[in-house]
Amino acid sequence: MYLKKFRKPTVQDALRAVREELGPNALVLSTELVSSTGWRGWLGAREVQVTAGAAREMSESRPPASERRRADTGTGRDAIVARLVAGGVERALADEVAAGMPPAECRGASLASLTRALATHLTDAAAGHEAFARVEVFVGPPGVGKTTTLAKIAAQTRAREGRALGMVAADAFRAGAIEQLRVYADVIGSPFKVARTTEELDKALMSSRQPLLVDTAGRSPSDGGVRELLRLVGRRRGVRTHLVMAADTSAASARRIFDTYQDARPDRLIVTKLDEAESLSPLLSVARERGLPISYLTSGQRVPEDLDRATAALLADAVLRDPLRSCAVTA
Ligand SMILES: Nc1nc2c(ncn2[C@@H]2O[C@H](COP(=O)(O)OP(=O)(O)OP(=O)(O)O)[C@@H](O)[C@H]2O)c(=O)[nH]1
Ligand SMILES: [Mg+2]
Repeated sequence: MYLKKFRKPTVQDALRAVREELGPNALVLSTELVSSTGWRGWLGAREVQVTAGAAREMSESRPPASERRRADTGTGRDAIVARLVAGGVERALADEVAAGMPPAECRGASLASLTRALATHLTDAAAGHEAFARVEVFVGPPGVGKTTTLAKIAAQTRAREGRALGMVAADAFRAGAIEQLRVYADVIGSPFKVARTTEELDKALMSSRQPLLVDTAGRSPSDGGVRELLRLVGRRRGVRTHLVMAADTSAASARRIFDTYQDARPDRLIVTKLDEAESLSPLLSVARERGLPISYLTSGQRVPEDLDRATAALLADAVLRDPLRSCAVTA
């Protein structure tokens, strides 16, 4: 295959250049935003880089019609794989999805049918709708959206089911963090407790009759107090622990964060700030690699609107919705 990179100010310009040089059957293999060259790059300007491939250079003579038909059948699946890989999907998963699609559907597949096909392979990655555990704990790095997500869950549950889940601030050090959760609890009408020590937390976990949502401080687990707290929640029965991470976390950082929080024995992953991320793919790959189903997706600051239970369909949509990454060259 003949491969070439095209750099242009917009994705439309880059795709036009691909079509002009490599023809309508060219495959887009990757699309990324890169720093512009020269002084514009130094000033922070970015441009689109598309890597595209074609079966042959366009200067070669057109093959006979029978050969073209054979090539078209082959490139139907190849095009699906290329579109998925361009969306950041791992090659093995992209191959699986393409192999599962009927040949007739492969040629010129719409984004909607590609998303549906991808979703059928992501059922294990989504926790779907599940009943609340007795205690739901939220852990994760600073500022990823733990407190806001917890408030969204409590507020949606109050609005939909009319019941108020309990809230616990297990954050011994930051007065601001406790106040933030207290305000949410007041507005939502949730019973609220502060647990400043692991003993207080243990007591709160034992005594509550309704499901409890436990917020923790976004501090390093290498901090002694945090480590003890994570071990305590990791050991308890009836506790479901959600590790919270922002959607734009790179695969390398995600692996490091998973390792850092392993004492808390996370059962679920919550992916926040989808609205700010270029792609969910790196984090989704690591979640699948670690076998941690995704429980919730958040895509904005509004409480309670910007929260969804993760489903396979929503995950597939989050992977393929970015127009920069889901584009294919069509004639
Ligand atoms: N754009 C966007 N912002 C979000 C989202 N979720 C939370 N935020 C914002 O992220 C910031 C941090 O949110 P918090 O909920 O305080 O984060 P946290 O993890 O509890 O922070 P610490 O307790 O300091 O570790 C706030 O400004 C939130 O409004 C989201 O889905 N999208
Ligand atoms: Mg917080």
